[in-house]
Amino acid sequence: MRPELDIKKEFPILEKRQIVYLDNAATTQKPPCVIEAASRYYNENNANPLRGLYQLSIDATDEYENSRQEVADFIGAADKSEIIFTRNATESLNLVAYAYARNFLHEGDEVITTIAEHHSNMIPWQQACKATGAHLTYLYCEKDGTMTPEMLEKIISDKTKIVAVTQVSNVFGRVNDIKGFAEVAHKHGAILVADGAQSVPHIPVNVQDLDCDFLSFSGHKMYAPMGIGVLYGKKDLLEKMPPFLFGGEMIEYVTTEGATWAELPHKFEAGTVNVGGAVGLREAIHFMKRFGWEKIEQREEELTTYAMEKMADYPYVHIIGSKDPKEHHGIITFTIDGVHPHDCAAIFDEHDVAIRAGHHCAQPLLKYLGTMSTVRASMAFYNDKDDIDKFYDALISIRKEMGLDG
Ligand code: C6P
Repeated sequence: MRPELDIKKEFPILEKRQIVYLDNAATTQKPPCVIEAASRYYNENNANPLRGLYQLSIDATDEYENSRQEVADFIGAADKSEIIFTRNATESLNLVAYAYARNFLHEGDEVITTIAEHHSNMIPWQQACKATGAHLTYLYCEKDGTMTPEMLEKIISDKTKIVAVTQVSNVFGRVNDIKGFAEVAHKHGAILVADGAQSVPHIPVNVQDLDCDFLSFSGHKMYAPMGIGVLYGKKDLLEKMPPFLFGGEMIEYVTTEGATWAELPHKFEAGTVNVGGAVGLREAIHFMKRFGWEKIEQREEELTTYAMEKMADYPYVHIIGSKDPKEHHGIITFTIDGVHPHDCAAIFDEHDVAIRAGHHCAQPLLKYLGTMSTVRASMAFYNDKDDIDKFYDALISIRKEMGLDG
């Protein structure tokens, strides 16, 4: 039997920089196997894919297309042509907002998004509504982050054409019932766009089971290189959408008067693509599979519980969202009485603990929660209890270092 792996050892940067890294919701660290897979591609198979008629280019194409198949299998897509490679979740959501929303929304239609969204799942809809004359409505979650399909049912109407909801908020960490939201949306003739940026790295996601119409996520939040992201879309929707970007590789035939478009998924992948990133993402998926969802979820839940139990003993800290660690998925957003989050971040940094402070690209949500800025610790399955102890020691030193009691 394979010996138990010491997961932290798979991330030499943590040892080299002597850092407790708790900013995984922003981006995860990359294991050497991922970096080496991308590097091996460049050393052994690099050429411009999809257009060459020589063996090296064919090999590059195979690397790229095998990565697409791996992603399709990972999220349970029916067909690999439903997987569009983008730069990141933001670009994926913009692709839907440009190519779908701006073409199929009309004046008087409605888009529903939620107050709990990252700006990337909010601003593209604001802009699409401005461009088309559609109306943007917000679903307001409870103050602890609870958002249910029943709440959507109360505000949706037959004018609603798009419902855009995050599967896991980057502030609350709670999992939303995307399957339930999709059911309500479909009942009213709307499509459901799910933002999977914070879910796909932490919980098993199956797009056919969820029945979402689109799902966006970023490779860099799941151990892959930066610069590779994914848009999943149902084939019939992708087929009826015009391209998002125009140029090389996305065409079938071009004349001086116009052009016709390539088949899916290439219609949406204009220009030279990021094969190294796609290969890195494929390896990152292999890496996650080596541990398996059971271990990943169990470890992240154990660490969240351990951290929240410790924090509960410290009276100056206020955690945003549910009191139940099971509803945080590694994300703990909080404030400390009397200390600005940016000062907290600076003191954490003096203790070699990397956390995030600010509005987390969710300004409307923070305003709704009555704050401008918070501190956020976010875990991945390579963190351990030692990290949490160091985080907690730094946390309880903050008020003292700021000259306050406690
Ligand atoms: N959230 C965070 O620290 P990009 O930047 O395109 O890879 O991901 C955008 C995005 C979309 N949706 C959610 C729910 C997200 O959390 C993010 C990225 C980072 O919380 C950077 S602000």
